[in-house]
Amino acid sequence: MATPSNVAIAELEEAFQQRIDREEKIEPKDWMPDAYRQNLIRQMSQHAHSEVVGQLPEGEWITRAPTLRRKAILLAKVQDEAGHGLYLYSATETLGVSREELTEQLLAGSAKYASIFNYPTLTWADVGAIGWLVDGAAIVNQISLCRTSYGPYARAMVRICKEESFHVRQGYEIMTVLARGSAEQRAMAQDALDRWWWPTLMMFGPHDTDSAHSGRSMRWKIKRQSNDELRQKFVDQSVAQAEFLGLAIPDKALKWNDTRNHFDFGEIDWDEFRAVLDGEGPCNHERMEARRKADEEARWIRGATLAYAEKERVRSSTGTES
Ligand code: FAQ
Repeated sequence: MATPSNVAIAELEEAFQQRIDREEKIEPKDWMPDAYRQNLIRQMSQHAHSEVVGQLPEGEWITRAPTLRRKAILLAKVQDEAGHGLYLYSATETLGVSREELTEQLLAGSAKYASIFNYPTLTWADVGAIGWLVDGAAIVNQISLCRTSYGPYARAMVRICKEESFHVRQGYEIMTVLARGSAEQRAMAQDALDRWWWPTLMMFGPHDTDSAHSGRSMRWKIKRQSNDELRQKFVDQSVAQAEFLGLAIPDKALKWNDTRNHFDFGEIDWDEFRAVLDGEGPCNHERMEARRKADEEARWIRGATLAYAEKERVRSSTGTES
C-alpha cells in the first residue's frame, strides 16, 4: 500500500480534527493520527493498570472486614475494579495493542498506574476513605471521560461510572458509621481522612501548566476538562461531605472564595508526588511484587485456557476429537 504523502496526511489530520470538533466519536477502524492513537494507548492502559493494581490496598481488608455484610460488599467492590481493568484492556486492544504487551509494560515497571495505590491501608477506616475519596475522585474524572472522543473508551466509562457510584456510597457509609461511633472510631475516621486527602488530590495529575499531555489531549477531546478543573470540582464537592461527617479536611488554607465561587485550597507536595511516580512511594515495591506474583501464579491457568481453546478449534474445524 502506498504511504500517504505529507499533503495527504495534513488533509487527513484536518478532516480528523473537524470530526472531533463536530463531537463525532472516533471508532477503532476510523483513520486517526498516530499520535492520537499512542496518546490513547498511554492513558487508557495506565487507567487499566490503575484499576488492577487498585484492587490491592482494599483487597488486604477482605479477610479482616468487621462483619459478613461488610465482607460481601468489599468483595463485590474489589471484583468490580478487576472488571473495570478488563473493560479498559479490551477497549485499549481496539487500538492495535495486545493485553499481553500492556501487562508486560506494567510488570517491567515501564508503565505508570495511579499514584494513590502506593499508599498503605492501615485501618478499616481506610476502606471507607478509599471509597469516599479515591472512588469519589475517580468518578469526577471518569464522568468527564464519558464524553471522551474515542468511542470504546467513552462507552467503557459509562458502565464504570455506574459501578463507581456504588463504590462511593459504600465508602461514605462506612465513614458515616465510624464518624457517628465511639471516640476511637471517630479518631480512626479522621486519621484516614488526614492520610488520604492529599494523595487523593494528586490523582488529578500535575497542574495544567506542568501537564505534558493536556494540550493535545484537550484539543483532541480525549480529556474534556483539565487536571486543575477536575481537582477543584472534587474539592468543592468534598467540603460539605466532610462537614456532614463532622470531620476536618487537613488543609488550613481551605476557604470559600466569593470571587472565584470555589474553595481555595493549599498546595500539594509535588516532591512527594514525583517520588511516588519514580517508584519511591510507601508501597510501590510491594504493589509491583504482588502483581508479578499474581502473573506468575496464574501462568498455568493461561496456558491451560489457551490449550483448551486450541483443542476446541481443532475439534470444530476437523469434526474430530484430538
Ligand atoms: N498517578 O500530562 P499529564 C481509580 C502521569 S482509577 C500516576 O497531566 P495526562 C478507580 C501521567 O500519566 C484511577 N501518574 O498526563 C479505583 C503522565 O505520565 P507519562 C486512574 C500520573 O494523562 C478506585 C505524566 O504524569 N484514573 O482510581 C498521575 O494528560 C479505587 C504527566 O501528566 C485514570 O487513569 C497520577 N496521579 O493526565 C480503583 C483516569 N497524574 O504517560 C480501585 C484516566 C499524572 O507521560 C480502587 N486518566 N500522571 O509517563 C487521566 O484522566 C489522565 O491520564 C490523568 C493524567 C489525569 C491521570
